[in-house]
Amino acid sequence: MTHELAIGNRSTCSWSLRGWLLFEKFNLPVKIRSERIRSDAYRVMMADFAPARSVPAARLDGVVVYDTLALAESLNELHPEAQMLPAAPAARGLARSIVAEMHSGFTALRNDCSIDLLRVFPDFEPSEKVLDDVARIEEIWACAREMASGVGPWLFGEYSIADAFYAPVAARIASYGVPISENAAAYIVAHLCDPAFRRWRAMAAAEKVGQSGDVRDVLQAPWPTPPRLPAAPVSLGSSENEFCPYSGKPVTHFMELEGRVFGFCNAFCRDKTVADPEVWEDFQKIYQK
Ligand SMILES: N[C@@H](CCC(=O)N[C@@H](CS)C(=O)NCC(=O)O)C(=O)O
Repeated sequence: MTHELAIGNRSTCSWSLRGWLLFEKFNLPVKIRSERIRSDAYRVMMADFAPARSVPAARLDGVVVYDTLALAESLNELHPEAQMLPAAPAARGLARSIVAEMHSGFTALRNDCSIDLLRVFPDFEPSEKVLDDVARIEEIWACAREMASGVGPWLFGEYSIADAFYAPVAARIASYGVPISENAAAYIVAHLCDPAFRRWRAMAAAEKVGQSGDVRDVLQAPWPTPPRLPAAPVSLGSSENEFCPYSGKPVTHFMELEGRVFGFCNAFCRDKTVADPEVWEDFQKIYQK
């Protein structure tokens, strides 16, 4: 059965990002429902996930589960084949512990460095409490890396639930420029370069721009990510492709990239592709042809 996931604003809801990564990184089938927090449409969506009052909220095989910790444990139980936690008992114990520590802690970092995936804050001066939080984060990341198996860049080698929980933490440290060790910086870069994280951020940009305007305007901040391909929205066009690479519907919205014009069936799909053309597999299939 396909699961359902309700999420909020992509640029500012770190919990929604965690919930979404749990599905996206482990290839778990899911239908996403996304609304702006506190809008009328959000209230209607949430009524469907009662008694949940926060996002992410999910329906897993027909059962409502909310709160990222409950979601992670439920998905791990339903999908043992996805290997969402490290196999070795000691590493698995530490993974669960640091997930719980993140879920209930690091309040100074969370309060002082509100997440906004579309902005950077070069003049931010961290308080002692923020520096303490970051020192503790570095300590537990280093413990995890000591237990890591395999060659992956993630906390325990392969991507695990723990990485989904620390992805927004990595984004906060990067966008606020909090000083950090070389090893921790390498782990942060792994998140920022991760195609799934980049897809989320591209959707955050598309969501922010809405149905009109230019998605490139919301991407002007020098976010510390790899340079993106120079795509641009174009208002009218006759595209190489007749049908949207995502939905298969006839194209209505256009994008130019390296002198070629591609079409999509709505502004959101066009804009998320303009924001980061490289990370969309279905688009890449027509682009690479
Ligand atoms: N402990 C929850 C926290 C979730 C949370 O606070 N979500 C925020 C959005 S990022 C929310 O739903 N806020 C609802 C509101 O402000 O009305 C979890 O782990 O999922």
